[in-house]
Amino acid sequence: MAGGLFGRLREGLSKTRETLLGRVEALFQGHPRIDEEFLESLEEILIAADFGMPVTQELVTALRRRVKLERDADPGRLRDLLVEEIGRRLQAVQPWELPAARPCVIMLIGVNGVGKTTTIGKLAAQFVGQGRRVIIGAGDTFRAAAAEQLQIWGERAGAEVIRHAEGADPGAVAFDAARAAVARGADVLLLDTAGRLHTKVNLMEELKKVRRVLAREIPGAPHETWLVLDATTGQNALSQARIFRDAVDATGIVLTKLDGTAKGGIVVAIAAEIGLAVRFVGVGEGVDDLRPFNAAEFAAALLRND
Ligand SMILES: Nc1nc2c(ncn2[C@@H]2O[C@H](COP(=O)(O)OP(=O)(O)OP(=O)(O)O)[C@@H](O)[C@H]2O)c(=O)[nH]1
Ligand SMILES: [Mg+2]
Repeated sequence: MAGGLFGRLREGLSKTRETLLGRVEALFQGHPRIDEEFLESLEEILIAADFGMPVTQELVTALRRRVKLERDADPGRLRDLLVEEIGRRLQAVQPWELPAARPCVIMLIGVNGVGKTTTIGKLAAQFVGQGRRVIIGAGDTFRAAAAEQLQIWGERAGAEVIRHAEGADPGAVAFDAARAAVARGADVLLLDTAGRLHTKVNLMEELKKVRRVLAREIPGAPHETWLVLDATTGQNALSQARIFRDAVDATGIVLTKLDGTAKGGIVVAIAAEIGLAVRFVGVGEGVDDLRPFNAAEFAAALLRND
C-alpha cells in the first residue's frame, strides 16, 4: 500500500527512515540467524533512534522470548513481530474520530514554538474539507502575530477567527469563541493557547481558567485537550509532556516536525511513557502535512521497505 497519503507519511519520516531503516536492514541482512549479538545491536539502534530505554528493553525482551520459543526464528518474522510490538505501544489502536458533541471543542496546549498555531491552521483546513463548520479562537494573546498567523490560516481554510487585541485576557477570548461557536452552529471550535504569558501568572493556572470558561459555556468542553510536542526536541519533549499531562487533563498528543528529525522513535517513547494516544503527526509546514495517526501504519513506515 504505497498510496499517496501513506507515501507522504513515509516521505515526512525520511530522515528517520534513512538511518533507522537503513541500520535495521543491514542488521537483518548481516544475520541470517538471530543471536545475542543481533539483539544487542538492535538495542543500540533503537536507543539511537530515541525509542528510550524502557521501550527498547521491552521490545528486545519480546524478541528474545520469541527466539527462545522458536530456536530457528526467521529474521523476516522477527521484523513482523517488531512492527507489531511497536504498534501496540503507540496506544492509538483506532484512528481518532471527531467526538459527537456539537460544537466539539478542541484545545491545543504546549510550550512556545512547538507548532500549536500551525497545527490549528492545518486542522481547520481538514475539518472544513470534510464539510464541517469551524471556528478558531485565537487564545494566544501573548503576541499580535499569533492572531495574525491564525487569521491567514482561517481565511485560507474558510474558518472564522475570533480574536482580541494583543495582551487581552485569554479567558475572554475563550468566552467569545465559545459563544460564537454556539451561535453559528459550528461543528468544531479550535482554541489556540499561549506557550508563554505576558504576566507572571502561571501558564498552567491560566490554562485551567480557560478550561473552566469553556466548560461553563459548552457542556463537556473542552472535549479534547491535545498536547503539542516538537519531535526534534527528543527526550526534552517527554519531560514537557509529563508536566502538562499532570497539570491539565490532556486527552491526546500531536507530535510535530517529525520531518526534521532522524529520531522518530520518540513517538513510541512518548506514547508508551505518557499513556496518551498520539492523534496527529506533523511532517512538514504545508496544510497537508498533518497526518491522522494510525499506529500500524506508522510502525510500518518506520521499519518497512515494501
Ligand atoms: N518542518 C515542520 N515545521 C513545522 C511543523 N509544525 C510546525 N512547524 C513550524 O514550526 C514553527 C512554529 O510553529 P507555530 O505554530 O508558530 O508554533 P506555536 O506552538 O504556535 O508557537 P508559539 O505561538 O510561539 O507558542 C513554524 O515555523 C511552523 O511552520 C511540522 O510538522 N514540520
Ligand atoms: Mg502560536
